[in-house]
Amino acid sequence: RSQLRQSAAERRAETHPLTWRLGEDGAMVGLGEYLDKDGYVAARKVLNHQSPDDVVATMKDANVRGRGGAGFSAGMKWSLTMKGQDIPRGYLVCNADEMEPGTFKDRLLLEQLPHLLIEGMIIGGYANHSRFGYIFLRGEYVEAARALARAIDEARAAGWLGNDIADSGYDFDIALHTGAGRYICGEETALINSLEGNRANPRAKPPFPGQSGAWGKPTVVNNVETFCNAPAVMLHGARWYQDLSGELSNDGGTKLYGVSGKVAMPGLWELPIGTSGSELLERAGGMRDGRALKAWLPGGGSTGFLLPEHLDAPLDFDTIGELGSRMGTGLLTVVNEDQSVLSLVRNLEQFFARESCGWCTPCRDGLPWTVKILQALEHGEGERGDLEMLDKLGGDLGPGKTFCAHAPGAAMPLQSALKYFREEFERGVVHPPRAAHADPIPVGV
Ligand code: L3W
Repeated sequence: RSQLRQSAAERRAETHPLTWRLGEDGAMVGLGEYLDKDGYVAARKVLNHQSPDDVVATMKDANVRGRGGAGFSAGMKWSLTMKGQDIPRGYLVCNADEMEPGTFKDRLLLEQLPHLLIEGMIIGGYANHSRFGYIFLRGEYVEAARALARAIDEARAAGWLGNDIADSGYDFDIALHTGAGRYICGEETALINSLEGNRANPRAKPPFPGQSGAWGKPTVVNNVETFCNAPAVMLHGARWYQDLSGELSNDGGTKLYGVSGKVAMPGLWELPIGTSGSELLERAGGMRDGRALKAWLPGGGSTGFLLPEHLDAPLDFDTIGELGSRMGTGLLTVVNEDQSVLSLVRNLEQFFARESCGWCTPCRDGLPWTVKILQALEHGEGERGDLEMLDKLGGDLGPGKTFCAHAPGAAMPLQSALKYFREEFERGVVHPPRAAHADPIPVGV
């Protein structure tokens, strides 16, 4: 029986590289259990038998794309710090500031598998010639902070952090830094400013952090899930990782997908990248109370709404991008026929307005203006020209107008809702128009 269990675990390790070590009780997997389940085997192999260049090449070949939402190649990012600088080269930062609306994937990894993250960071640190890493953790994640603090202590006591890790001559340590609850700290350059003790305003890019990041040093910033992929990639190879998604997607590996909103059983599953929305909806037990699906967000509040007809598309970075949205974090928010998309968008824009750092004008002023118009429409007090103004504001918040992706992210649900559910917004306009306020606010004032 124990042999059977063993081989089932081995099979799961091959198909669920992120989650196969999870226990059934939802408790943190401590160092002993992690080691029993092949923990730190990948790090040992890498540190003793591979060069940093080999590691970067494998990450590139595996096509591990950043799991924070943007999908930038992790191998490419890691190769940036390789160019002609001193050793040690700078810092490694794990972006654990999970605050995207509807997103709760990193939380699972942080609370239950902190050693997997530490192992991924050791591999990342080694590949990038870095001797020090930070985990920037969302302040509200107190359970994750406890788990990480314990795991860092355990790893240090067992020689997996500190000097001469696994007798390889490589030194690497990690510090845990908790944020104070601002969404903008998840933007990598704002995060770096915050880490340095400065106000969390994003910096202009370029230079990208890989060129000049924390304290002016090359800095690699990756999402929790991205680092957590590295051990299995190093253990089983790029080809195996690519094959995990098979025909479903050109992107390699699995993804922690999730569903929340008006479904029967909200949840989180590790599945091959490229799994469709319909498959996820089925796993979530279908729509709650038999209500019909009206719309869905594919990966957080900063992605664009999609329709039921898009459900069969593979959920990967390129395909969802081609549909005019973004995969983002890959956690679906499901909206039913009874819900008002207008109200949902107002709620999201209120969040984005509150979380703007205020550095760029379109974001600082455009978002509260958007909220004001949406609130008026919601209360049936909109004015003629409001929809055109929302169109214009959506454009002004879009890519290339601001320092960072905050405003363009906020524009996505707004613009897609105006495209697919325009009549909901139109219904909020007062008829006939009130004479004194009938004209739209002049542009540029
Ligand atoms: C070197 C180049 N590096 C780009 C790097 C860049 C960054 C990464 C992506 O995030 C996402 C959005 C939302 N040389 C480079 C380069 N890089 N070009 O690649 O960069 P970018 O600019 O595409 O996006 P970004 O601004 O880093 C935007 C998501 O973030 N988001 C919220 C996410 C929230 C969570 C969470 O709560 N867990 O992840 C908000 O907008 O999906 O796609 O590292 O340096 N030429």
